[in-house]
Parts: sequence; structure tokens; C-alpha cells
Amino acid sequence: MKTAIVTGATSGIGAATARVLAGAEWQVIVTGRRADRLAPLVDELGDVIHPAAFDIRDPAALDAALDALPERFRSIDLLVNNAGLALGTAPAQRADLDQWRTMIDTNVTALVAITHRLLPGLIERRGGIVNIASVAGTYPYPGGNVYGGTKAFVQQFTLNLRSDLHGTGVRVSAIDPGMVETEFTLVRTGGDQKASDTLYAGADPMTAEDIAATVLWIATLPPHLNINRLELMPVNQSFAGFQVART
Ligand code: NDP
Ligand code: 8X3
Repeated sequence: MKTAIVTGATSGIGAATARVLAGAEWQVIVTGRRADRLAPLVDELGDVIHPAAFDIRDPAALDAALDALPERFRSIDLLVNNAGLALGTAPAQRADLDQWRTMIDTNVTALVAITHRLLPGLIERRGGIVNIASVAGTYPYPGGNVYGGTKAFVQQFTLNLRSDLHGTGVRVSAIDPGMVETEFTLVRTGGDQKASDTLYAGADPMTAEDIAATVLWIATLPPHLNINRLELMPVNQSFAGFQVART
């Protein structure tokens, strides 16, 4: 049985990915700060799930959680770097610097730290890494400022990892989803359920399960195949034009 670690599995894409992987006979280490959201995954999926509740921005907590893994969860074959968030939609000139720092600490610094820690084992086992980036890393939009910047980092880090891991057999992929209905907008708006409902209403957005199925597909391709980057959107989402300020 192969072992995956899915960061940010207390909700949304991470929780769905844990379910899909467990259903495909993987055992899964699930992480996130909310321990009360991890326990039900264990109840639902059984002892193929190992919950590890910690703040991924805290390097000591990350090390402690990985050091405390039970023996049978120690040989990790797949790292799904999913934990992440957007905070705020204000333009840069009115944005909150602490929110910017939180996004960088979570989406960039913590992702890099867990990757660095797990790389030796992943190389040993010719494993894989799937990074959840975003269309926000490719296409700018008003208010996307630092969130989009962090996701552009994830995209480029993914490709650069591929270069460094050349010849090791380790697969590295970035998934760039567009609109997925999760708690993402609730978090981004500081808990505004109405704003979240309004954003998704009538849009027929992607589901967390859509992205989870994509993670499983990437992770179970024949070993000679690597998906470098994969961008997905709901049919009802596309692109708008440039803006011009006239004086
Ligand atoms: P959710 O808000 O539903 O899930 C985010 C997950 O990240 C939660 O499990 C949360 O756990 C975890 N997380 C956030 N901060 C921390 C932290 N400091 N320590 C540990 N875990 C943390 O959103 P999604 O499922 O949508 O988001 C998953 C990923 O997908 C993110 O990287 C997001 O940027 C990306 N994405 C989302 C899109 C969307 O439209 N929804 C589109 C493109 C990309 P907890 O709060 O319990 O710590
Ligand atoms: C989430 C997608 O467009 O809200 O990464 O930034 S978007």
C-alpha cells in the first residue's frame, strides 16, 4: 500500500483528495490546524488515515508531526502540497501587510519547508509531488496581488524541482485550478458566507472532487509520464480583457 501526505485536508480540495486516495487504496497522512476536522476523516475512512494537526507555518510543529509518524506511515510516496489560502481582495495600495505575510508564509515558505524535508525519502522511493497552484499564478486580476504572486512561485518552483530532480524518477506536477467551490472564499473574505454564496451562485464551479480526481490521475499515471502543469476551469469561467485608464 502506498502512502501519501495531503496538507490542508481539513476541508475542500485536501479533504476530497484524502478521500479519493483512500478509496484507491492509499494510506494517507492528513494535516491542517483543525484537529476536529481531521478526526471525522479517520472515523469515515478508518486506519488508512493518520491525522496530524499542526500549523504548517510552524517549522518545529512540522518536524514534530513528521517525527511522530507511526512506523507504517513513514515511507511517504506522494506529497500533495495543498494547504494554502487567499486573504483579502483589496488592491495592493489598500491591502493589509499582515495578510500578505500570512499568504507568503503559508503558500510559499511552508510549502518549501515540507518539500525540503520530504525530498530525500521521495527520491529514495521514486515518489511524486503534486503542488496545488492556481490560475491566479498565471493570469493577473485586480486584488490578486500577493495571492497570485505566491501561486506563480508554486508554478515555477514545480518546474525548477523537475530540473533538479532530473534522473531521480521523482515526478513533480502543478495543478492550476480556476474556480472551485470550497471554503476558499469564506476564508478570503474573513467569514462572509453571503459573499461566498454569491460568488459561486449560478457559476456551476468545479468541485473539490474534480481536483481530487485529477490528483489521483496524475499520481497513478504510468511511471514514465510526468504532467508538468495542468490548468482547469469550470466551463462557465474564462478570460476578460485588459483595462485602460484614460486621462
Ligand atoms: P479551503 O479553505 O477549503 O482549504 C484550505 C486548507 O488549507 C484547509 O484544510 C486549511 O486547514 C489549510 N491551511 C490553511 N492555512 C493553514 C496553516 N497555516 N496550517 C495548516 N493548514 C492550513 O480551500 P481550498 O480547498 O479551495 O484550497 C486548497 C488549495 O487550493 C489552496 O492552496 C488554494 O490556494 C488552492 N486553490 C483553490 C481554488 C479555489 O477556487 N477554491 C482555486 C485554485 C487553487 P486549517 O484551516 O484547518 O488549518
Ligand atoms: C483561486 C482561484 O481565481 O479565486 O486560486 O484566484 S482565484
